[in-house]
Order: sequence, then C-alpha cells, then structure tokens
Amino acid sequence: MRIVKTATATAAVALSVAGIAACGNSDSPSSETAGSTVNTPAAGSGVEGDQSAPSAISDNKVTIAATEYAFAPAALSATAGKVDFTLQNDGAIEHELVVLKTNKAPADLKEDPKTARVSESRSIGEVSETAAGATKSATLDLEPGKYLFVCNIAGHYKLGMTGTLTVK
Ligand SMILES: [Cu+2]
Repeated sequence: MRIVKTATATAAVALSVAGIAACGNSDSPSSETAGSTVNTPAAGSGVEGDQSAPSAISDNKVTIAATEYAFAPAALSATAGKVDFTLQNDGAIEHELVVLKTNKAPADLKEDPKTARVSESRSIGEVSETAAGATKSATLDLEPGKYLFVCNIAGHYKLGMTGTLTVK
C-alpha cells in the first residue's frame, strides 16, 4: 500500500486594492441624446439591407419616419392585432401614411395619371396628412396578411414613398 502525501498549499492571496485613482479625468461619456430613428439617408457604402430584413414591430408600436421621398423603415413585420402607428415627419413638406391590404409589390400599385395618387379602396386606415416636423398617430387593427403603406399625397408614391408590412 502506497501512501501518497498531498501537500495542500493554501495560498492566501491578499488582494490589496490600492490606488483606484487611475481613471480620474472628468471627460464625461458625451451626450447620446439623439432620438431613436435618426434620419440617415443611404450613404455610399455599408448600407443596411432594409428591404431584405423587415423591422419587427414590438410592443404593438412603431414609429415610421417620412422624408422626401421615403419611409424609414420601409419594411416592417408584425403580429396580428392592434398596432399604434406613429408618423414622424422629418421632411420639409407634408406627408401621410396610408396602409393598404394588398399582395402587390411596393412598385406595382397603379397611379391614377389624373391625380398622381393610388387607389385607397384597399385602405385599412391611415395616419392622415402630417405637417413637416410634426408627428401623428393612428391605431390600426391588423389581420394576418400582406400590406403596403404609401404616402398618397399627389406624386409621392411614385417618388418612392412606399413600404411593406407583413402581419402574421
Ligand atoms: Cu409624402
């Protein structure tokens, strides 16, 4: 029988934390006061693929920024139920947000040449005309399906003010 001696060395390490004055300068972390959705137009490089990855609406609330002539985000997904849409007009002129229930692609709505507007026969509701710099909201009850949202002020749809919404 072999007796194995184990030397248990209990090293008590005393951590003396002295001199914490290392980072003593008072340059505070700078103000990150910018709002949630900063209007960042697609710059030349590194643009996030907004169209391939829809922004999921959480807490049944979404803010969509309008500018000349686009919405951001332009692709949304949501779960069925009531959703509070806020239109934040970051542009210089009036915009609106009309939600249409349709399977069509964003570019496939027909614009009436006389009015330069698209049909609102499939509208399920809207945030009506909102002045530049202003914000307006509307609560819409969404059933599962595919939707488009458009700004239906004359000419704005054709100029690019449309986006997709998928509801599950
Ligand atoms: Cu518009």
